[in-house]
Amino acid sequence: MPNKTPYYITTAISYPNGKPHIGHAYELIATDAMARFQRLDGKDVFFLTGTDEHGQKMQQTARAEGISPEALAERNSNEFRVMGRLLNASNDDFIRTTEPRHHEASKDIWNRMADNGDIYKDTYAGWYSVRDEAYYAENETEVRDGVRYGPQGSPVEWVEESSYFFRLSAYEDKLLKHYEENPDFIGPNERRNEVISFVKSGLKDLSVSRTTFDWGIKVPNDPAHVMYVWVDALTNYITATGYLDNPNGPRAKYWPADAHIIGKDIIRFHAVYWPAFLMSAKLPLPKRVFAHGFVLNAGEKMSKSLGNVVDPFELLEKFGLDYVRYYLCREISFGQDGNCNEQLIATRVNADLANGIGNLASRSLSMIVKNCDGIVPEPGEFTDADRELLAAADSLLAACREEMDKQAIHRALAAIIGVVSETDRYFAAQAPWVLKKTDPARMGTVLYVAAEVVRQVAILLQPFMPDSSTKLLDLVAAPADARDFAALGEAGRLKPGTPLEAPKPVFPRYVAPEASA
Ligand code: ME8
Repeated sequence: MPNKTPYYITTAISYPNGKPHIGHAYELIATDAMARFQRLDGKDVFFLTGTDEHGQKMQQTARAEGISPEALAERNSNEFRVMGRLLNASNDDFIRTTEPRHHEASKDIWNRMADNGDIYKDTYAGWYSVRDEAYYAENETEVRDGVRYGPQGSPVEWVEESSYFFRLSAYEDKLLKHYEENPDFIGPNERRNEVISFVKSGLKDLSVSRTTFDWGIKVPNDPAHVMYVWVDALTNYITATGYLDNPNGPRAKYWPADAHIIGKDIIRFHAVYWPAFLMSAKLPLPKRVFAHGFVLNAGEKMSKSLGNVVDPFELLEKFGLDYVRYYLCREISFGQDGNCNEQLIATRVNADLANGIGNLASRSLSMIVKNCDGIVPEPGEFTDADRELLAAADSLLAACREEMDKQAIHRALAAIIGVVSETDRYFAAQAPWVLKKTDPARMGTVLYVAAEVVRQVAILLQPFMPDSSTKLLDLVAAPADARDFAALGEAGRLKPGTPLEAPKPVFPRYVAPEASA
């Protein structure tokens, strides 16, 4: 067996200052689908998620709750782990920035930047948003009703303290050159343009330590300072690979990461600060940073005061995991904002899953069970219509790979569902229930072709709906060792003579509880 190609993908690490919300669930599900896709496609995948536990926001929230930041981090980090399990996330590690391995790695990165002459001590005076854990230039802020806000709409406060600085200004040209030479470094394009114009507008040196609170990683040789939380947070991605410790260690092959999947609000940290830190530390840069959009409710930002917050745990209770996974991956264009509420989920899953693939599988497979002695029929000679449909199914892998390479998960799913619709039209046109009487051999061929499409669609849906796809693959009796992408296309065609059981419904129609009462 040739060595598999390593593939390293990460989510952002979440602030455990509260419980996980739908945005966190969205990011984890989408990234999980990408990780699973690469695994099924034969890559050696390392998928990381975790929690970002230091900083002023954590300290302030803990104080307001009357508990220590450690206790707050511990409690909510566990909530994130629980959410991961409920979402069937296949992450290979879960990193917490309070772990010793991460303290070590952060100090290491700091020392490398300092050794390169990029860290110096001075005084910071400027605007800071605790909610964003971000410094803003005055011209990025605006005053409304006597309160000054940053560009993301969170209040900023004046901060003046002794601080270490990172010589970010020295990286302006190097960053622009990197974006130019690596057009895929930042996606989608809107974000790439936004980052380039931010860098072109001029980079100031970045304050990278704080002295007015102490919940963070101490600066080497100066314990009065804790590192600015983003220095430590971004380092998590390399901590987990052990690369700094030992570039030949068992996980070191995963660095540099293939993709950091994050939300659009934190693109600046990932596409400006992070590559600059790595350049300074003389470390390889991640290959791609992709920013997804925000999950909204009916076009509005979710907020407690508006009463329109969609709770991921409630959605799971109502719809079951795979309907939620499918909806989020299919309905929202990955990279754009999108809506999520119960009505929308119900409409989408009923159309695509209950009436779509679920119905196709149950109609075609139950006809086989009833009319073909319960075994996959031997197909006769294929007609043009059969060949066209099989070719459409066989070409899905290439199409999906192309979309997944661009993180266009919604388009990969659209392509798969497109072939399901094509199969529905084929089924209606071929009318195997009529052939049953007129030409049973031809009926067998039609059912064979339909079942073969079901098999391939089920293999390709696994990254998005792992449990339901397994059930579909069970229905077509796909062998356990022929469920990855190597089994797609002609290589894995359904074997005539394979016994099938009467299909159980995999995608029941969703009926809202009120409507069914
Ligand atoms: O930003 N819709 O943590 P976080 C979609 N700790 N995505 C959303 C969202 C929404 N409504 N709200 C938040 C942090 N997100 C830092 C990251 S990484 C080194 C440090 C996304 O808990 C957000 O964009 O505020 C981010 O990618 C992730 O959830 C965690 O957000």
